[in-house]
Formats: sequence, C-alpha cells, structure tokens
Amino acid sequence: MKNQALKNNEQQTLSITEREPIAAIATPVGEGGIAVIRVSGEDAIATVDKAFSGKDLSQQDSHTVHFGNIVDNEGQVVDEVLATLFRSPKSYTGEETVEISCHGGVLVTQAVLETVLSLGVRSAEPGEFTQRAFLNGKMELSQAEAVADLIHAKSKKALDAAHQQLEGRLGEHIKEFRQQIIDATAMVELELDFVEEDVEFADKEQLQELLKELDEEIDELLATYETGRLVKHGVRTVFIGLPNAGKSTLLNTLVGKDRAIVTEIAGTTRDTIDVDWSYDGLRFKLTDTAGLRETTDVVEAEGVKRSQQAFEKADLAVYLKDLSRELTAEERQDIAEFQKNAGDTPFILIGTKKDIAKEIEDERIRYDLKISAIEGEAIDDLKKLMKQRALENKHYDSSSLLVTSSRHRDALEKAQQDVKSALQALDRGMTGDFLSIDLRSALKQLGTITGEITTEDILDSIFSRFCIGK
Ligand SMILES: Nc1nc2c(ncn2[C@@H]2O[C@H](COP(=O)(O)OP(=O)(O)OP(=O)(O)O)[C@@H](O)[C@H]2O)c(=O)[nH]1
Ligand SMILES: [Mg+2]
Repeated sequence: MKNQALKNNEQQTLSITEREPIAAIATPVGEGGIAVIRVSGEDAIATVDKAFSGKDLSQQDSHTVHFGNIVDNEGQVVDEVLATLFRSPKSYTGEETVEISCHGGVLVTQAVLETVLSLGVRSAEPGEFTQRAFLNGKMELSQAEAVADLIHAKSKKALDAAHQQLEGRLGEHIKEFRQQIIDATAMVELELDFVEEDVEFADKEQLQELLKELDEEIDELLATYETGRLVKHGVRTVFIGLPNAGKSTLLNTLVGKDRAIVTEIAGTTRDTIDVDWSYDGLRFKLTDTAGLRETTDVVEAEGVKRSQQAFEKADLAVYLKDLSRELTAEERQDIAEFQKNAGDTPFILIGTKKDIAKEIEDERIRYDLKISAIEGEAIDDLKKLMKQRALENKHYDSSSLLVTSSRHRDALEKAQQDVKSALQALDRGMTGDFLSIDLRSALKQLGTITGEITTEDILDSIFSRFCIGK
C-alpha cells in the first residue's frame, strides 16, 4: 500500500484537484475517548483556523498536530481539540486535510462538526473522502472498493482478501492484462497500417499465442471468484433433516448460545433462523430450518417450504439423521434425494445423538461423522469438516489473490468474451479492424475494474456502500 501510494503520489503531485471543502465525523457514533472530524478540500486548513483558537494553523507545516479550542461564532468554546494537518498531496484524499480530534461524546462531536459546517463547509456524502482519493489518483478504483471491504470484513479471511486488494494486487494483474491487450492491438494495427501493401499479420501465430494466454490467465483469476465470494460474504450453510433430528441443538452448540428454541416436540422450529458464525477465519451463515415432513399445518408447511428454499441457495448442506431412531426406508430415500439434488453443492451427512444411538448400526447408510451435540462429541471434527468441504475443490490459500466482487467478475467475464471473439475472428481470417474492435472493448472492460474507465453509475454504486466520514 505504502509503495503504491508513494508511486501514485509522485505521478500525481501536479494533478490533484482541490474541491470544495467537505466535513464529516469519521469515527462511529457513540461515546468514546476521542472522536475525529475530518475536513478535506480547498483551503481546509485556513477554513478550520477561523474557528480554532491556538496557533495560526495556516502557518503550520504538513503532518503536524496542534492543541487548541474550537470556538463557535459567538466566541464560546465548543471543545478542546487537537488539529492534525495534512497538506496536499500528502493526505488520504490528496487534498488539504484537517483531522480534528475532540472529546468522544455524541453531542460534543456533533457541536464541533456543526461549527465547522457553519464556516461554509459542506457535509460529506458516504465514501466521499475515498471517492476524492480515487479521483485524485491516490488509489485505483479496486483499491477504493477494498477500503469498504476492509471496513465491512467479518472474518480474518475476508480481511486478508481486502488487504490484498488494497495493496493493489488485483490492479497489478489487470494492468498486466491490459498491457497484453495493448501489445496485441499494436500487432493488429500495424497490419492495418500496411493493409494496402497486402501484408499479412506480421505474426499471426504470435498474436494467437498471446490471446490464448490471456484467455487462460483471465480464466484463472475468474476461478478464484467462487472462493472470494465465500470468503467475503460467508458460507451459506443449511441444516436439514426430519423434525427432532437435533438441528437447532447443533446450531446452538456451534454458536455457543441458545439462539434457536429446542424442545423434545417434533416440529419445534417453524421458520428458518439465520446466525452468523466464524470458524478458523472463515465466516459461515448458518441456517436452521423446520424439520422436513408432510404436514397439514399451514404454518409448518410454509416452514418446510422455506427449508427447501434455503437448501437450494446453500453453499454447504448438512443433513442430520437422528441415530436414536430406526432409519426408515422413506428417510433413506429422502437422504439419497437430497444428496442428488445438492449437485455441486458440498453435502455432509451426519448422525446425531450418538450418546443415545441405537445399538444396531445401519450399514445401508454411510455417515461422514457421528456426533453428540449434548455431549460435545465430534463437534470439533464437524467444524473442521465444514470448512474443508466448503472450500473443497476451490482455489484457496491465504496468500493468493481472490476476486471477491461481482462487479470485477462481470467485467473480467466480458473482457474474456471479447478476447475469445478476437481469437475466433483471427481463426476465421477476418481483417484487423474486426479484431481491433474486440480488443478495444476488452481493454475498456478491464479499465472499469481499476477505474481508468468509469461512469457516474459505477462510482455512485461503489461509494454509496461506504459509511459517512470514510
Ligand atoms: N441425547 C441427545 N439428545 C439430543 C441431542 N441433540 C438434540 N437432542 C434432543 O433432541 C430433541 C430435539 O432437538 P432439536 O434440536 O429441537 O431438534 P430439531 O431438529 O431442531 O427439531 P425441529 O425443530 O422440530 O425440526 C431435544 O429434546 C434435544 O434435547 C444429542 O446430541 N443427544
Ligand atoms: Mg429445530
């Protein structure tokens, strides 16, 4: 991040655009030791100085901190504060910035902000500081998105993925792809220049090679999206089984609190219950469901329908079979059906209530694990198995780059489509201008990831995810 930011700084020293000053509380609402109000934009330092009693801030150096009071326009002290100064371009936004650290009370923080706003400063929109950082070339668009991911990260792995992206690793990959396309375009356009002299592509094979390589590399990056999505949003895990199988008990055991109601009455859980849970750095969204059975009760029937829907959307399905009850032919068929319907979705079959299991084991069914939620038996094994199955056949190690955003995936897919179409054009012996159109389109798609190419809509949808003050 540091190196990248430094590089950008060097390039961007002259091109920072200082916009109207904006301000927002950058720390969460509530009581705390301190709160920070961030002010960024043209003449931010001189503006804040109007309400600051202490040293003349406008005469002070960048990266210095000053003690003083914020005073309202009637001369009343609002709060004792520290003002940290950043002169352009060496700030988060690239613009002149003041960070006012005041006491962390809800009202006092608001009063300091109000005072700053009364100086003609505008309230910042969500993510506007980061948006300015992007517009000023302090970071690429994918890095700006990573800032939001970092803030919203709910597990260690999600945090790692956001860090990777923040460091600009995705951007580097995309730049390499873009360079390859630019090289290919150069080859094609060279041919176009000499078209009258009837020159064939200087090296059709070389061009083909280049595009094929690119296609494969995009494929590899796209393959990380499945894992990236799981890491970022959590593994949607559904517990299914007959009424009384112990689904709610297992959910409570895993999350360590009585989240779902447990009784000995079959049909206790009526609606699906979602609980967030993390294991070994990976986030799971556990869904407890109503036990599956034919029922005339309308409420229960609706619950069963929802269980089915949760199963269809799941990334991981766990079927629970009560070992204290005889396995009926009907349930065996049910299990087989579920296993089949799971398709590519990882499926775990567990036997529950091992502590009171029937003596005779049923050979016709192969359990992945037999557990007792009440006695805590094999629960750790189950946790491990859940993580392992969820990430099975998925590209995953903490140091590798993951595509975590559907926006990035869509752009990569479109770019790949263009590359494939260029390859086809080449195969069919079409002229260079056809190839050129495809290649330029691919270039454009990739550019939307890093932000070389942006539209108002893209920016709006990205930055509206941010909190105010970021
Ligand atoms: N002995 C024993 N009893 C268990 C175990 N797990 C659950 N039970 C009991 O089995 C009964 C049903 O458990 P629940 O967790 O409510 O079962 P469920 O699958 O959620 O049932 P529905 O919500 O009706 O679909 C309760 O009386 C639990 O105490 C276990 O590991 N050992
Ligand atoms: Mg239940």
